[in-house]
Amino acid sequence: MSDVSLEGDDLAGAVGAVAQRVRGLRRIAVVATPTLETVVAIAGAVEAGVTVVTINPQAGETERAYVLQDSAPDLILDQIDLTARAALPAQPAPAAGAADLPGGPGGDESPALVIYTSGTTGPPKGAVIPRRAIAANIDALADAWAWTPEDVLGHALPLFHVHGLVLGTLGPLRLGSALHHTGRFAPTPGGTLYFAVPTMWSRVPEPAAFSSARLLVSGSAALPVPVFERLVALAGQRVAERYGLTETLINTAARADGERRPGLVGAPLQGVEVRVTGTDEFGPVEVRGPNVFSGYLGNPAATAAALAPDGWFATGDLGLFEPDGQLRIVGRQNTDLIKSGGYKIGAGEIENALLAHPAVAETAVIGVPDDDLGQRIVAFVVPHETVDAAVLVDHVATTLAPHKRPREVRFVTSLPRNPLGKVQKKLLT
Ligand code: MLC
Ligand code: AMP
Repeated sequence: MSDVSLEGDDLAGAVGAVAQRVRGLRRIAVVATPTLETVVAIAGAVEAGVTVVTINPQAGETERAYVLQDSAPDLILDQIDLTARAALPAQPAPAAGAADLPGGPGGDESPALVIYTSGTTGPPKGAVIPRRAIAANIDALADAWAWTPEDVLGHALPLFHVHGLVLGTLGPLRLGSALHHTGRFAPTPGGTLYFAVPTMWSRVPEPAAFSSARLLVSGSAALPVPVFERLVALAGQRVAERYGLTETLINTAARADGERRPGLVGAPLQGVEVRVTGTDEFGPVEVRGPNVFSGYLGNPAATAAALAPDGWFATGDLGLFEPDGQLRIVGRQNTDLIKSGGYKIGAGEIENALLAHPAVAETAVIGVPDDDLGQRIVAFVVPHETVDAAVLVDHVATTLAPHKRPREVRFVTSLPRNPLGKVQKKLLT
């Protein structure tokens, strides 16, 4: 990443110029490279009240085409040149007409972002995040983490997902603190606050370099206890975990002024209700509050399946409350959702991509525990013909996205099936 920065009136000017250009449009797509251009483009659209659909800059043809067809933006911002603000290069948008966004045309319920997130089967769904959710969530996080304009936030997160975009970009813009996007995750001069996924925390080569920070935060996947302990031992820092989803933003967080215990993701944020249902020791986690999304773009059936009319959203996670009121996440209801490097990846989406390759007759994809990534994607493949594993890995990386590629392909002669023909993934090892 190039070493560029903007602040004060210059930043406001660049954002204002984008706002002026996009005002009046309904929805734009931004190819969210980890650059200042992306920050300015998204902030400009937010200022103008235009909905932003984020696109992974590494998305392959199939994934990118799907997202554009499903969201039907009026304009695609692939890159904007901050030095030539007058002209925003635009690609013609696809003609398809997507169903309207949930949420009204204006005000706090109006949709700010559409972020695509994987389901267990089929293509990803566009989660519609209203302005109200973003504002409420950032303010609740400011309360939990005592986040002020004096903070200098450091992170290296991708800008097309909630963690890097809502918390890591709109957070500093709303609260007035500095943001240093470090490209690769590393300490930054004057850094007081850091956000990262567990894989980034686990890879930190010299934890002592973070010892002067005020608060280290981990989220998007479970932080392994040994990683927490290593940062205590070598940086003198107890990492604050927080728990969220694309659909709900952040639900619970360990507080800056509270106890931070390994394996616990904190108590519900201000204004957020979290409940564990069922009668067992742990059960399904549900969430209600101003942080919850409006629904999936053009997909009322999927919305109704997850979001009850009384506002409770079923997260799909399993958890329990500790006696001190902090939540512990113990797993997921559906193992076809894989968390790898903090990215959520649906097994069905990978299976469909692999089945589209002529050498693949049958396939089943699972997530297996991995010290670095939390889980890694493993594809079991019954081939039609001889094919290199690397060819199939590249096929997924280039049609979907690199982070969705299997890290391992195991060729087998058949898949274990029950008498009804359903693949029994539990028997795959
Ligand atoms: C490797 N590469 C390939 C490839 N093999 N590219 C194409 N084809 C192939 N076959 C490239 C990659 O593009 C990448 O390039 C480089 O090799 C390394 O790839 P990788 O191994 O996939 O990356 P890795 O180093 O493992 O990434 C780890 C990581 C990443 C932690 C940096 O997983 C990450 O950024 N995670 C963040 C996910 C996140 O933000 N989740 C939040 C979701 S919101 P290059 O050039 O890029 O290096 C959410 C809600 C909440 O969950 O609670 O927050
Ligand atoms: P996504 O759909 O990418 O937003 O991912 C949301 C999922 O990430 C949640 O449903 C959880 O399974 C997981 N997750 C996020 N934060 C945490 C955390 N701190 N601990 C455990 N799991 C988490």
